[in-house]
Amino acid sequence: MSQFTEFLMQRDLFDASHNEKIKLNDGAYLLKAYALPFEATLMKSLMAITTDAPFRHMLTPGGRKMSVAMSNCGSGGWITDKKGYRYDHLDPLTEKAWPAMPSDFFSLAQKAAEEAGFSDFSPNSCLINCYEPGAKMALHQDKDEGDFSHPIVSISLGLTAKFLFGGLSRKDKAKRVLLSHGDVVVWGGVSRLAYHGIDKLKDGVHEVTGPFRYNLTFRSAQTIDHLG
Ligand code: MD6
Ligand code: FE
Repeated sequence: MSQFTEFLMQRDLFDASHNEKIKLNDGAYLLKAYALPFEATLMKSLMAITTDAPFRHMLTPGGRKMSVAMSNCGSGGWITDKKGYRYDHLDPLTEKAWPAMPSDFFSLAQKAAEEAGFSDFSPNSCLINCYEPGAKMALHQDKDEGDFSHPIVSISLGLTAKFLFGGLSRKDKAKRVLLSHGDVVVWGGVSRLAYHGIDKLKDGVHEVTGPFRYNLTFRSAQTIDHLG
C-alpha cells in the first residue's frame, strides 16, 4: 500500500470518528464536531458581538459573581443580577440593544436542531459563555424561556470541558461527557428541563481560542416577545 493510500484511509477513519451522533437521553443528542467546518465564521462573529457587548461576570440573585463571563446576541439576552434571572432586550452594561444574531449562527443552530429531530427551531436569543480555567457552571435547569416546546442548541468552541447532565430532578445521578471544539449538544422534548452543568475547566491552550472555552447557547424564548 502506498503511503498516500494509507494517508487517505487514516483521514477517512478520522472523519468518521468526527461525525457521530450520540444519544445522551431521549431528546438529547451530542453531535460530535458538527460545528467544526464553521469554526472560522463562528469565531469571527463571536469576536464582533463581544466587541459591541463585552463579556462580563454577572451577579446571581444571591449576590455571587459568576465564574463564567457572559454576553448575548439576538432580540433578547439572558441576564442575571440581584433582581433575578430573566431575558431583556437591552444589555444592562451598554444600555443598548444586544447585537443582532448573525445569520450563520441562526442557520447552524437550526440545522443542528433538525439533525436531532427538532424541525423549525427559530432561536431569538444566543447566550455566549466564556470560561477560563477554573470557571464552572453549577447544575441547573434552563427554565426562563416561558415555553419548553423548543429545544436548546449548545455549541462548544475551544478548550474541552466536562459536561454533566442529570435528569429532571437535581438528585438524579449526572452522566459525564467531554465537549470538545466544534461539538454541539441539542436538548429538547422530555429532556428539555434536565439538570446540567459544566465541571471546573482545566488549564490549557487551544489553537483557535487560546486559554478559553466559549459556548453558544441558542434559545427560542417566549418571554422575550412578552417584554414591554
Ligand atoms: C455550557 N451549557 O456548555 C453550558 N444548557 O457552557 C448549558 O448550560 C446548556 O450546554 C442547555 C443545553 C445545553 C447546554
Ligand atoms: Fe444551561
